[in-house]
Parts: sequence; structure tokens; C-alpha cells
Amino acid sequence: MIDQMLIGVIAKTDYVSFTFFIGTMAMMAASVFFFLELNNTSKEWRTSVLVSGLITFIAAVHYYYMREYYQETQESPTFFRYVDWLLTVPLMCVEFYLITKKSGGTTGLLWKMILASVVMLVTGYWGEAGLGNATIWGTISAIAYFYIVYEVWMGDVKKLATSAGSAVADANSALGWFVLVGWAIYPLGYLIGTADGQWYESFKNIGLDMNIIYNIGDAVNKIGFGLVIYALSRKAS
Ligand SMILES: *C/C=C(C)/C=C/C=C(C)/C=C/C1=C(C)CCCC1(C)C
Repeated sequence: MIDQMLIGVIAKTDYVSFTFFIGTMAMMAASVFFFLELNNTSKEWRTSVLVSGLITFIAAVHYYYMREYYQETQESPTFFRYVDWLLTVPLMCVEFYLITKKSGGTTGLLWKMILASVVMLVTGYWGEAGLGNATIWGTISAIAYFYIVYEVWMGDVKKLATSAGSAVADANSALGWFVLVGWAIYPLGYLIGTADGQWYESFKNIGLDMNIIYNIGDAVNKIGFGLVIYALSRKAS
């Protein structure tokens, strides 16, 4: 009863909590979808679709806790957020490995991508948690991010995807747009979250909040990534 009232209240007044709530539902629903579809997915693509489901499932569990944490403290759940990302972003790198494996994708390439994603996230965490200068950590994080963009758009991932044929090449360029545009949502949230003084006030005044931006980014990117892989699994078999 009290819970129900709380949900009613947050829906009307607390937009940040509301996006945590909707995010939890969206991640849960996407996970159920990907997991149930495994049965009618060809063997060749089953691992890829399974990983899509794992990404949204891990996020659903973290969102469940982040929602509660934010509702009770009105503070950013920075630690949960980055634990979630540290698990799910490397899994997104695994997706690139899985779709390029047959045309020669190596675990060496996979580890390079994972390493770049870990550097991107750990330095971002330090910046956001106030361990040193947020601009310096954000810049190092952005360099690692651009390395991933480079790999997907012009590097080995791109070359392997192209030689794997049109279905994989198309999926890779769709994922490439997610990485280039969808992932760029996050540094925007970071800038807003780590801005201080007058800047912070003006962001707040027009309703921009770091957690809302991150929550939109996660829904777009995690579910979107999964759907591209799902579409590929239907087209290529
Ligand atoms: C499912 C979660 C995803 C796809 C998270 C992606 C996160 C990023 C691409 C974060 C990038 C950042 C920068 C490029 C600079 C500032 C710090 C970060 C960590 C927000």
C-alpha cells in the first residue's frame, strides 16, 4: 500500500525516480523477450541473443536497486551504475566478437575492446566519484571511447564485419551508430553531473539531470543493441 502510494507520488513529481522505475520495467521486459526467443533462434545465433538478454537482465537487477537507492537518498547511485556498466559494456564488446568470429574475429581483438571499455569506465567512475579532476578523467575516458568507435567504424571490427557478408556488415553499421550517437549521450550526462556552480544551476533549470540522461541512454543502447542482434539472427538464418 505504502509502496503503491510512493509510486503514485514519484510519477507526478520526481521525474528522476520515474525514469528509474520505467527503466527497470523496460529492462525486465526486454530480458523476458530475448530469453523466450532463444527457443526459436537458430543454433548459430543463440549465444548472441543470449548475451543480449544477459545485458538487459543485468541492467534490470541494477535498476531495481538504483531506483530504490535514488528514491530513498535522492543521490546518484554512482557505484551501482558503474558496476552495471562494467558488466554490460564488456558484454557489448563480446557481441562484436561473436558476430565477427566466423570471418576471423580473434579473442585478441575482443580483449583490446574490453580493455578499452574498462579504461573508459574506471576513469569515468573516478571522475564522477570525485577522485581527482573530473575533466582529466573524463578526457582519458573519452580517448578510450574513441578507440572503440574507431574499431567499429574503421578498424578490425569493421573489416571483419565487411568480409562476413552483408547481414553482418549491416548489423555492424547499425551497432556502429549506437556506439557513435547512442553512447555519446553518456559524456553529456557526465558533463552535466560534474559541472558546478552556475553551469549546474542552468542545466537544472531547464530540467536536465545526469540520471535522466543516463537512464535514457541505457534504455536506448542496451535494448537497441539487443534488437539489432535479434534482427541479425532472423535475417542471417
Ligand atoms: C549500457 C551501458 C552503456 C552502453 C554505457 C556506456 C557508457 C559510456 C560510453 C560512457 C562514457 C564516458 C565518457 C566517454 C566520458 C565521460 C565518462 C563516461 C564514463 C560517462
